[in-house]
Amino acid sequence: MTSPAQADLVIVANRLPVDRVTAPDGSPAWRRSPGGLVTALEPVMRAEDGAWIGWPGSSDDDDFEPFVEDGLSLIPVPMSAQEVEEFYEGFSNGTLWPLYHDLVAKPEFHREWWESYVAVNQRFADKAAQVAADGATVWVQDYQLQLVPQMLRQQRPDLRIGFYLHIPFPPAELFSQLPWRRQILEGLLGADLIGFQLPGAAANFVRLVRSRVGHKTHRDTIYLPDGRPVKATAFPISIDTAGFEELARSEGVERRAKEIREALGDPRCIFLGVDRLDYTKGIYSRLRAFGELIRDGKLDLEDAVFVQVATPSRERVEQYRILRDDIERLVGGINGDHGRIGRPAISYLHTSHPREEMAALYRAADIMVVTPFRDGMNLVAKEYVACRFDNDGALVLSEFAGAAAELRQAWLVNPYDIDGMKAMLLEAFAADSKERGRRMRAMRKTVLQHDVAKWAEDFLRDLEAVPEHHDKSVRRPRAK
Ligand code: GDG
Repeated sequence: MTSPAQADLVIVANRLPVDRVTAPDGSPAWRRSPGGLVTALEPVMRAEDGAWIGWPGSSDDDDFEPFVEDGLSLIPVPMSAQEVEEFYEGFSNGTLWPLYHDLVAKPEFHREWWESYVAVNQRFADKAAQVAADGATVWVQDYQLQLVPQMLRQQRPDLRIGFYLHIPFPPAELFSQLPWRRQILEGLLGADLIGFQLPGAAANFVRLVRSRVGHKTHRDTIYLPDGRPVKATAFPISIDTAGFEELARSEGVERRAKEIREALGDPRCIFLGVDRLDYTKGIYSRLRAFGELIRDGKLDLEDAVFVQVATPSRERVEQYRILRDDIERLVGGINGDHGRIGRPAISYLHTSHPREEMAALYRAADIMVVTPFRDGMNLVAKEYVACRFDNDGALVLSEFAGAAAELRQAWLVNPYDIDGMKAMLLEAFAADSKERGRRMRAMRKTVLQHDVAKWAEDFLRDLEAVPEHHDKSVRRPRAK
């Protein structure tokens, strides 16, 4: 294992890929945390034997020594309770998250949140500067850390710095609302390569840099005044497709999928939703559409049930608490009006599950319903496809998920159009196995060819290929 002080590949992400938990005997322990980022990056980390810098997820822990967990070299960055509130819940999730997701909720702008964002980004950059070996590659992840590339480059001009944005990058009209828009753009420009989920997001960024910062641009390259090029390109993220398929094929998962179907009363059709409980995911509208189909007699409870897994997320942010209440009231109403003893219309689970259980749910589900109002990619859609080695099952997918650009054979819906969504749910319900197979085979081909290993390989290869700064003296080894 490479010692953290000389890692050649350093991942910098808001969270470590583990959570601090208390074991039943009261001792502290670590547990793998769910979420798109962890799922996507873990295989890369293992393959490259790198170090991962991130916040361990609790503010009252005073043990911040680097450690190795399950073969991963992890370097914790501390955060005070006030910083969790202002940097994480505040600026990251109360300002940037809604602003970058089409204003699905109203972003709040507070100067003290911004100050906290700057301070925490500086701490991450300082840590990366300590850990990276001479000439190392540092790959900074996501919207919480957009200032890190520039802060890091100021201290360590010898590094190759990449940045990847997992969420959408908004059009200029929306981004321009941000009082600190210029600082964010300049922060990102510290990188050699900035990756986005879709070409449209990369184009939004290049256009903004040209108009707001005034740098010269040509196609996907920005030229800084000192001649250093910065590339902004799309790298659609993916999943460990083979790993998911293998899990789905295992005897345990197969048995569990059968159990799930039986527990639901062996209906003809199981609809499934799996999301973090987030207002961007369109959970409320999709359940409403399903509830109306039952109410209108278009679907019968003997034929169709809905399973919604809503993983707890950002529970201290008010908008998330309100959303949870709204969804739970809706589910209660639909089940109260239409459910029968032992047969609720919607089985709603506000809990986190092991990967095996997720695979079993994907195997058990006839129709996977993924209807975000805006989503960078959406890995759940790809995971469902990966698990359907039988070439069966239907995917209903929002056209506003990044995944829709690749999974063109899904039943595509506009999640703002409830009637349209109802019609598409019925269409998927009525599709025969030939039609389902035709679509699923095409989607599986895409997901098998473009997995997360390829995503990381493409990004890291392009990062190495960005031409060096014309002034070679800048990429000198760090003074010892
Ligand atoms: C962000 C962007 C982008 C969920 N619940 C459990 C669980 N999960 C796993 C899923 C999936 C991941 O979490 C969720 O990924 P998504 O892509 O669907 O959504 P976000 O969390 O919003 O991710 C998104 C992604 O970053 C990657 O770039 O696609 O657009 O918003 O892998 O399976 N996993 C387990 N138990 C759960 O209860 N084990």
